[in-house]
Amino acid sequence: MKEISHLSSQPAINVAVVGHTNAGKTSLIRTLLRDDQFGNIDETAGTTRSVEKSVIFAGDHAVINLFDTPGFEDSSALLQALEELTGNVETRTPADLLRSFISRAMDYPDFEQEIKVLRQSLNSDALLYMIDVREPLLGKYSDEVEILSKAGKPILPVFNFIAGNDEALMRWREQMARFNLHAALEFDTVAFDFDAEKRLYQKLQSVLEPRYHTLQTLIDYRQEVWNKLVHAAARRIFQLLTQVACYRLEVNGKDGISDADMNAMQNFVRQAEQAALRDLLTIFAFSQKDVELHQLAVRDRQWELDIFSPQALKDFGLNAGATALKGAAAGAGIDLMVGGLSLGAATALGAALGAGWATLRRYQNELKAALEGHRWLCADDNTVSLLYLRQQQLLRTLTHRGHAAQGKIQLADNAGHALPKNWDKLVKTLRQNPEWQHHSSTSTEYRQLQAEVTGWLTADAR
Ligand SMILES: Nc1nc2c(ncn2[C@@H]2O[C@H](COP(=O)(O)OP(=O)(O)O)[C@@H](O)[C@H]2O)c(=O)[nH]1
Ligand SMILES: [Mg+2]
Repeated sequence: MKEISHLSSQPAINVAVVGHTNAGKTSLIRTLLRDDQFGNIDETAGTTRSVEKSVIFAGDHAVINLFDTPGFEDSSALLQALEELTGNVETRTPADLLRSFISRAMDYPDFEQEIKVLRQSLNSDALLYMIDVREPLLGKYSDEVEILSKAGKPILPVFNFIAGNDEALMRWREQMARFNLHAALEFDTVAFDFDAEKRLYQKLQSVLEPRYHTLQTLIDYRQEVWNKLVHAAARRIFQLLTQVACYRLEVNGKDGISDADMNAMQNFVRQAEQAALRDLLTIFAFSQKDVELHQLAVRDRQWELDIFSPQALKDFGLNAGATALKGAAAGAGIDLMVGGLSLGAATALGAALGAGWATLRRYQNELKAALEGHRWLCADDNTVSLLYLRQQQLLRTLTHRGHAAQGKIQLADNAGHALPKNWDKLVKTLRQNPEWQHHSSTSTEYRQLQAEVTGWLTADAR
C-alpha cells in the first residue's frame, strides 16, 4: 500500500469497548479482528474480568488499539458512589472526579471491575458503547451513559442483536439521542459484512476528526484485503468447478457402470467439494461458532447434505427427476458425445498421443473403432450445477450478505439460485478440456473462463 508509510509516525488510536455484560463487546472485537481465538465469549456474566488489548493493523502499522473491558454490573450504585464523592472532594471536571474515585479504589472493593472500565475510558480516545437492543430500557443504562460521559470522550453507541428487532432498535436510538448520542452504529455478528465494518471506521472518523486520514488509510487497506479475500475465494471455486467438470474415469465394458467406478467418481466429487469448503472457511477465518451463528449446513467443516442426495438438488431448485428417469445412478454422466468419442475425450486422447485435433479428425473412423467399448464416466450436469450453486451460496454466507439471524437460511429460495446466463457454454467448454482437471492452464481460453466465473461470484459477494 502506497499510503501506509505515513502511519509509522502516528500513535495508534485507543478505543475502549464498554457496556453491559453480555452485550457483545468481545464478539465485536473478535469480528473486527477476524480472529475467533480472541477473548472468551460466553453467556455467563462477567467472562471478561480485566481489560484486554488487541490491535488492528494496516499492514505492519498499528492503527487502533482496541480495549475489551469487563461489563458494568451495578451502574446505579456506582453513580450514587460518584455523587457522594462529589460532595467530599473538590474536582474541576467530571473526568477529575473519575480520577479521584479511581485513586480511592481501595475504598470501593465492590467496584473493582467498574474502576477498570473507568480507567480505560479515561485513557482512550473514543468509546464504543455496546448495547443489546433486546434489553428493556432501564434506568441502569442512563446511569451507565451518565458515568461514561464523565470521561469526556466521544461515545459511539453500538446496537447489537438488531436482526429482527427493528422496533427495539428504534426505541434505543431515540433513547441515545436524548443523551445527545446521535451518531450510532448497528452491529450484528450475523449480518456484519465489510460495509458494516467500513461504517464503523467512518463513524470513528466523524468523532475523531484529527485522526481522519489515519482511519481512511485503514479503511482503504481493509478494502483491499477484503477484495483479495473475495477474489481468492472465487478462484478457488473456479478451480473446484474445473476439477469436477473435467473429471473423467475410463470405464470398461459397454453396459452398466460398476459400483466401484460409481463410487470412485462420487468420492472424487465429494472430496473435491470438501477440500474447497475447508479452504473457503479458512480464507474467511470462519470458526465453528460462526458456522453455527450463520446456520450453515456444515458440521466439522463438512457439508451436512451429501452432494448426491436428491434433497441437495431440490434445495437448489434442480430437477432430481431427470436423472432418476434415465435410471442412472445419482450424479453419473457418461461421456458419449460422438458415438463413444466425445470432443472432450478425443482432445484428451489427442493430447495423450501427441496429436492435434486435425489429425484426430482425419483418422476419426479408425479412432472410433479403436475406442469402441471405451466409455468415460463423469459427473453429470446436475452435479456440476449443484456444485456451483452451493459454492455461490457459501460465498454469500461467508461474506455475510443478506442473512438474518433468525430462522433457517432459506435454501429453497430459487431467486438467489439462478445459474448464470452462460452456464451451459461454460460447462461444455470445461468438459472439452479434460486436461484442465489436474493443472490450471495458461491458455487464453482458460484465463477468460476463470475471469468470467470469478466475475459472477465476486459481483455477488461485494
Ligand atoms: N445472534 C447473535 N449473538 C451474538 C451477537 N453478539 C454476541 N452474541 C452472543 O452473545 C453472547 C455474549 O457475547 P459476548 O461478546 O461474550 O458479550 P460481552 O460480555 O459483552 O463480551 C455470546 O454467546 C455471543 O455469541 C450477535 O450479534 N448475534
Ligand atoms: Mg466479554
